[in-house]
Amino acid sequence: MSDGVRCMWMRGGTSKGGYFLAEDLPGDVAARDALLLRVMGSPDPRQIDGMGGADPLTSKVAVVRKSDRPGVDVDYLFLQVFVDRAIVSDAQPCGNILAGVGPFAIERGLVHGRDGETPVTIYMENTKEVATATVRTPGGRPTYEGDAVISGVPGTASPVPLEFANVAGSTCGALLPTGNVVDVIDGVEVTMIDNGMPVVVLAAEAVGATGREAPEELEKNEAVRAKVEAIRLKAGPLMKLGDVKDKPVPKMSLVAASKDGWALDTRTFIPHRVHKTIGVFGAVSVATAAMLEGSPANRIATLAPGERKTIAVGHPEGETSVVVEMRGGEIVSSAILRTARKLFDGTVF
Ligand code: NQM
Repeated sequence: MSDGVRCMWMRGGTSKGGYFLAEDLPGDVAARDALLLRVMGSPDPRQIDGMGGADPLTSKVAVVRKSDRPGVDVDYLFLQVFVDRAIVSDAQPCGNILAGVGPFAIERGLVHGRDGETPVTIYMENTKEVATATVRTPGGRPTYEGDAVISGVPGTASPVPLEFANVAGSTCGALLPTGNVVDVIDGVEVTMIDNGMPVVVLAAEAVGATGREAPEELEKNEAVRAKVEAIRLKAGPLMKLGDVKDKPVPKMSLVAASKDGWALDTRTFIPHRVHKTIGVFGAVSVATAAMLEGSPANRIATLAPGERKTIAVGHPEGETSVVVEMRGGEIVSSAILRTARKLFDGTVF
């Protein structure tokens, strides 16, 4: 520890965190977690003694190794380092941090960069599913400059399209873990769904919100927070997640009709702070809920016809467009555009 650990800090989508090669971290999980808490400065609401940004979105870790799975380039384990509690959790995936895994793998020589574009296949250890990230690599090296824009990140950057063949039920065992499109918890209609991320989707107005609040406003609203957390704690076991008191899932997405021309609007508890935008798999799961006839999200969403839909999921900073293809009630694929940027490469202590 006193000699430090090799690490790259990257922005992945609308999140930011430390990217490590698995071989550079202790093999023992308790020792690894103790190190990562120290690196981030947790537990402390300000994370003043570490690299974390005092927000769950900037207290994230990717652990990457070369894969020995057929057809897969690298294995990626996502770890959420809690800000104000001494918890490091692998209970959720992260599609934003995923956006940095392809460039990181090429930078570290785990994947050979081609001249032009390099597809990187990534096994997501948290959900045991595979994603394909396409990285721009002029001369075989990742570039971070480009003209892609994502809401929640200023300026433009090189695009990193992410594609998922099948992430339905990847944490809960089924797209709809209760078998129902709608369940009622505490008198509120909810859709418990997992298309890459366990999410409870409910109408904002059902818990006394509008779905158009600023994240800080919602975080200060004790009445809404209490209702949302009470529903979440009951939803956890129903979604086959067990007791979720100390888990970062399920996320709670409050939905409302959009006034900005998006398919629908969202405000998402992740699960106690409110997301500044929305997570990648969070958006894929909400968009999928919106496609299910009779769900609270479907009732308020504006959707184009067809089996393959581009759904603009509104959030506090704009929208995140997700492509979801569904045939005969089955999800065929989903995709999303992200960007990533290398911020720092060195040794962390
Ligand atoms: O849903 C935040 C994020 C995420 C997760 C969270 C994510 C995803 O924005 O795939 O990306 O929901 O905790 O990084």
